[in-house]
Amino acid sequence: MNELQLELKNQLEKFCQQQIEPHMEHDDETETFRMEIFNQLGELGFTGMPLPEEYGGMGLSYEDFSIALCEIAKSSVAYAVTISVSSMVQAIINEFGDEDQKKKFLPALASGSEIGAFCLSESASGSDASALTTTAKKVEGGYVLNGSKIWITSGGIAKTYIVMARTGAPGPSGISAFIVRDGAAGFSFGKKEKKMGWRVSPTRELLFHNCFIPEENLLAKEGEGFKIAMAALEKGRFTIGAIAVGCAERALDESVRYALSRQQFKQAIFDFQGLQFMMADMATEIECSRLLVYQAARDYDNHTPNAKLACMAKLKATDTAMKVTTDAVQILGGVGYTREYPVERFMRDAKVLQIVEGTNQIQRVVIARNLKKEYSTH
Ligand code: COS
Repeated sequence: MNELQLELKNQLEKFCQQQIEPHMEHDDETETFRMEIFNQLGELGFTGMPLPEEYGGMGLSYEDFSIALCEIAKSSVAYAVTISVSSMVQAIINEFGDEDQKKKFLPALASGSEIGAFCLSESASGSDASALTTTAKKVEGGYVLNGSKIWITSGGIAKTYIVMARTGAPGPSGISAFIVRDGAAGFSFGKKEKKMGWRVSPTRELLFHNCFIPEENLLAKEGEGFKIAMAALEKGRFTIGAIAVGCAERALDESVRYALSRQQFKQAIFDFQGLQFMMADMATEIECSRLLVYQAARDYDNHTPNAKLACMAKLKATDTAMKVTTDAVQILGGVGYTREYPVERFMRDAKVLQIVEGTNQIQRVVIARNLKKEYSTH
């Protein structure tokens, strides 16, 4: 880690200890998202890290961003995910938006005064994203949206939504991307999901009923929406990996501390080799995941994006988070299963990391497709 990264990490560690950690048990129980925590993270610059400074961002690298997400996730996977998705929305607007769109929507997102949401999934199109059926019909001066979206992270608390909708023929080439603001007539929220984990981060259904979107809110051109979504997900995938590393690290930390202090059979349970091997494996898998995440991030920073590696980072890190958090509960035993210790929360939060931003089965599909392509061209 360079000096700046160490400073970011230390600053976040302090912030999380003082501002996030004290609320987590209560907020997880009551499903409370605190906008003031998000705002404060924004004041420190953490809600717009990779965005260029001219639009209010910090202009930092994806590697720096991954380190920050990992640190926040050690206290709260939910706030880390909120930042990750909101940053993905900023990246989309920055990469595919025109100057007016950038000036209009980016500063509030980067400063953390507003949250962004990414809206692709529908009830009948999850992994098969290009089968989506929400329509955007061209009318004078804009488009009219009809349909619904599900599983939308930050649904209800976000102000800016990137919505993928069909403007043309079936399949990926008929999809366009729109910027939709909270409060648009015909745009409302459906049910809030009751979830196993990520309970602090609201997940909602979005409903569009003859919702008019002005022409200037179309991103890029008609028919580019699927490529925009896929390109954004590539970055989103390794940032989810970074969050998974933080989640797993916290679980290991809790495990080692507990194992060193818990006495059974007149010795610390850490001294039993069966547990030592478990913790050694946990630590090794976490380091493998971290290296993959950092490498995938650096590839984006160096303008040599590698979709295969981004998927590998997401796959490895999130499977590791699930395994490590489950083992942490095992090491803590009975108390690990209770809410007295945070490991059961991290285990619940880890599960959906294997599902969001492309299930780990979809990551394998993309990895295998890339392998096939590489071998067919050699
Ligand atoms: N960047 C840019 N363009 C991309 C791309 C990427 N990473 N991935 C695919 N595309 C383009 C392809 O090049 C293709 O364009 P052309 O027809 O011009 O060649 C087009 O998009 C369609 O691609 P593809 O044929 O691979 O689409 P599929 O329908 O087979 O879908 C998967 C591919 C399965 C990988 C995709 O649907 C997917 O990622 N599904 C999971 C969705 C997801 O992650 N949902 C979570 C939402 S957020 S919680």
